[in-house]
Amino acid sequence: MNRLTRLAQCGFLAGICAVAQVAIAENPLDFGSNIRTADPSGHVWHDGKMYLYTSHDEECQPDFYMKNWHTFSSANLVDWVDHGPSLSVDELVWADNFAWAPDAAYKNGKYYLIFPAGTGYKDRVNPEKSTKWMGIGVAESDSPTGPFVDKIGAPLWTEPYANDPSLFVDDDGRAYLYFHGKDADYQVIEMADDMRSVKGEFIKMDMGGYEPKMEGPWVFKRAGLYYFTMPENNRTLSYYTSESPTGPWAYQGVIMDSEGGNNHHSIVEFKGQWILFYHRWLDRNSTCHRKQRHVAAEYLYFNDDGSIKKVERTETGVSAMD
Ligand code: FUB
Repeated sequence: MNRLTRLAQCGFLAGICAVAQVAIAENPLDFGSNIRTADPSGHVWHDGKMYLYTSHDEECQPDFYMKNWHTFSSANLVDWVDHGPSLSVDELVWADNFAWAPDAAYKNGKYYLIFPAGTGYKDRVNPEKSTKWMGIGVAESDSPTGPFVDKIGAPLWTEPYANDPSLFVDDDGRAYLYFHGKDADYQVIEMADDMRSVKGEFIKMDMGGYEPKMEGPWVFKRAGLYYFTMPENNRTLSYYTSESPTGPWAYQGVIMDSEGGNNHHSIVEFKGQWILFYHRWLDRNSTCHRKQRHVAAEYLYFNDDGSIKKVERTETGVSAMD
């Protein structure tokens, strides 16, 4: 699997061949190594490049014991640079595991990595004996690729149990934090201006009476309309819309069907084209011959009324957008 295909063009008279390297689109994305990635959060910062903040699966680890987060960047969505681990649980004083789905934001001239992490043990045989706990932290950097430093040295809160943070910074600079929580789904809380704590109360959002099991929320704004998207039942990507980042929200339907296994996604505009990033469960050179997670991308389109056209999963994904 290599997206760089060598095309040989041979001059008849000269008898020589010029070799050109052509970037070929493919899903999952080619990050240049056998790294297992999941939970992609895409952002376009001031340099116009796409930055992807992902979690990093340990090869064949079955309980989502995960240790660090990676940042990737690309100028065309096909050629990617892996900037390496931008934060590791080894650098946290309050967690030592569960480096799950991250997100990022830019505010106050700094880049923020918001991440779930935790500690404890998941007992698969006797779940009641599990001690696993997770919370949400924030780390900051002067660079979009990190390294990110946890200046708070603690989670934003300890109760409720929470993970899968998603930060949405509105046009007025207010930053809203959405997440998945134990008995706390469909809630939002605002970040303090310095991004080192939350302020106010958790707001339980009005979802129009439809609140299926979920994780991995994502919020974006297009043409003045807010979109709350999520993997419904952790698998089928679906969405709501609202006139406000805190709702009330109206359910609008499915963006992408399930392929089996959890899905986690983000939706972001790049060079005028909307892109859906998500992960797929595929057996690609897996040492345990089991499906592992890999980040993929698709084009996403809107109808004139702002509704999202359903996205089909493809093997080719997105082409080079130079
Ligand atoms: O990657 C670990 C967890 O799996 C994420 O936090 C969830 O969204 C699911 O993708």
